[in-house]
Amino acid sequence: MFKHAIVKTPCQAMTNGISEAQLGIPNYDLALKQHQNYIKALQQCGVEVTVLPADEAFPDSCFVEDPAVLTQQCAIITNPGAVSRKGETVAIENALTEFYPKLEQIKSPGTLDGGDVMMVGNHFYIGLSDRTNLEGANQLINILEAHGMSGSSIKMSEMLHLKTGLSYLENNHLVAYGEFLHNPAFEKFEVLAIDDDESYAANCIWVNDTVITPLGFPKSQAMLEQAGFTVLSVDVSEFQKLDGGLSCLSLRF
Ligand code: CIR
Repeated sequence: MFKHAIVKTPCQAMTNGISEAQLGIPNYDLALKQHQNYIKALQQCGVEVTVLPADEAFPDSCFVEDPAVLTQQCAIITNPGAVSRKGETVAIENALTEFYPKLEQIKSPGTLDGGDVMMVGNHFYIGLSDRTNLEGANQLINILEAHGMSGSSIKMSEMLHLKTGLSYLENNHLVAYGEFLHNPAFEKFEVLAIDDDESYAANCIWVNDTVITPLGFPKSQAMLEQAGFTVLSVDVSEFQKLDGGLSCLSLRF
C-alpha cells in the first residue's frame, strides 16, 4: 500500500526539457491542468500528495521519480545521468527528510535515474541505460543489501528508462513492452504484453489496487481490466512530449 506521494509542479521552462519524442513542444497551461488531474487520480487511490513548487532552473524537474529511489527501509538520493538534471536532487532531498530519518546517496562516477529502478517487493531491478551506469547500479545494490533488500541489473539497448517499457502491478503481474518481452529475467512473471502501437501504455502505475494508465490506449486498458485490475486513465500528453510517463511524475511510498 502507498500512503504518500511527492509530485512537483511543472515549470514554464519545461518547454526546454530533454526530448527525443518528436511530438512537439508541450503546452504549458495544458500540462498544468493535466498535472492537477494526475494529483487527483493519486488522491482518489487514497494517497496523500505533497506538491513541491515549480523550479524554473530545472526544465525536467516535474519528473520527480528520477532524483530518488524510495523503499520501505530507506530513501536513496540518486545522481541523475543527464547533466541538466543533477541539481534536481536538492529539492527532493529536502522534501524527503520529513519522511526518512537518513538518506542514502548514489555518488559520482556512479549515475542512476529512479526511472531505471523497478521495485518488486524487496527486490529491485535496475536498468543499465544511457542514464544509469554499472557503477550507479552496483552502488544501489550495495545500499539495498545493507538494508536487507536486494537488486539486480538489467541490460538495456532501446529505451530511455527501464520503466519506459516495464511496470510491476503486484500479484506477480508485469506489464512489458519491446526489448523486455523476452528477457529471461522476467520469465517468472505473468507478463501483460503491450502492443507496438500502444507502447506508451507500458508505463503505468499500481496505486493501492488501482492501475493508473495514460489515456488513449484502449487495447492496453482492456487487457488490464481483463486481468482483474481497476483502471483509471489520465491524460498526460504534454509529458509524453518530453519522454515522461505516469511513473516519472511521482514518488510513491
Ligand atoms: C528526461 O529526458 O530526463 C525527461 N525529459 C523525461 C524523464 C522521464 N522520467 C522517467 O521516465 N522516469
